[in-house]
Amino acid sequence: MQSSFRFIKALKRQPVDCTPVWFMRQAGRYLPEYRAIREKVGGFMGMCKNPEIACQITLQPLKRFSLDAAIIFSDILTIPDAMGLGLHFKTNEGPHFERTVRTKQDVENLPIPDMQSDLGYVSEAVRLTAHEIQHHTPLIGFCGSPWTVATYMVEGKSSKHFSTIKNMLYSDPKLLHALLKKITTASALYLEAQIQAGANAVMIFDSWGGALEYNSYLQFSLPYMQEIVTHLKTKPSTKDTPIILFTKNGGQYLEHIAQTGCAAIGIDWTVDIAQARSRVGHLVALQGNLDPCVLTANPENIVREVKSVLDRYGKGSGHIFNLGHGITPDINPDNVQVMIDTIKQYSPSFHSKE
Ligand code: 1CP
Repeated sequence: MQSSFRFIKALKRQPVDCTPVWFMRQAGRYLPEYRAIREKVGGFMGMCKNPEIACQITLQPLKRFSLDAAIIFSDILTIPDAMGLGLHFKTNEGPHFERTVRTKQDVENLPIPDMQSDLGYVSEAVRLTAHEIQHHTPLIGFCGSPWTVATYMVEGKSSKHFSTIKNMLYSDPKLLHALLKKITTASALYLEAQIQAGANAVMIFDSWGGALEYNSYLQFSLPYMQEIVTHLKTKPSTKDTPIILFTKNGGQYLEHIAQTGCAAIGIDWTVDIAQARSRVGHLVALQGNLDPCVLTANPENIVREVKSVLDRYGKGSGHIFNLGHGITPDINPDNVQVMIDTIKQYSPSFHSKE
């Protein structure tokens, strides 16, 4: 069953009838039904930690739209939360940690969470959701890249300039490597657990890799994602599960990312998908890359921009349509419908000759 999904076929660059589509943050605040559940349940982490609720929210966008994949409702910060840093989400404020990780002692004190007792709620949500949808839609599991997760652990919250963690990078690189190593070990076990619970593909979100200086990306972000990929590729139970790597603003590293053994690279809208395809399309599939702000435009303009992404990728498989980053809360779901209808109507002509 798993291999017949359009999404999985495209990840493997096998022929499909139509370009598959899903989008980042598809279960989120732009949906009134999400806001209603959020109002009722309260805290964001409370929703993530309740597998029935997390399953229900994961399914919300599938009920509205004809999507080719679901992504488990959770967050990249579940790992530092399970390491005991005290995570809170205040409404409209983003994440806050009670404790930060800045010294050798802080890093040494961090436990590797137990995937059953500390993070079993994520596996349980994956299990419930996979059970619900396994006959019609594949499920994506995910984690953050070690670098991206580390930015929150060191800064204690979202950041613009990443000055505290970059200070660590330049003044005590060994300490940062020790932290990244711990997050990597936890993340590899975490994705393994999600795959064992039923995830059909996994994605690593490197949202802030693009904030690194060129050589620093190659030392502090990519090698740790590589380690997670290698871990999954060498285990019999996970080796065939496609892995998607997404470095926001990572266009200059596509050749490097393609060498990791991932099945697909997520790209944002700053990259020309035609050029990306000619650079790495012989090695990996590409996922992206509509600017989410296009969805603020009127329907004719949305249709034009969606067609433009499909035109630029061109004929053949290996493209998963997505946004270049998460959908924002201001988007009208009707505009998402326009995007999806356009893909369903316009993309078959790119595949009919296969
Ligand atoms: O207030 C609310 O209701 C919470 C908003 C929200 C949602 C819907 C947050 C808080 N996280 C999520 C879900 C989420 N997060 C998913 C679910 C699956 C889906 O895509 O539908 C995923 C994959 C994530 C991943 C995530 N969390 C990333 C990587 C992707 C990205 O957007 O760059 C990051 C950086 C986070 C951290 C995070 N979680 C939430 C916030 C507000 C933030 C901070 C973002 C920032 O620092 O700018």
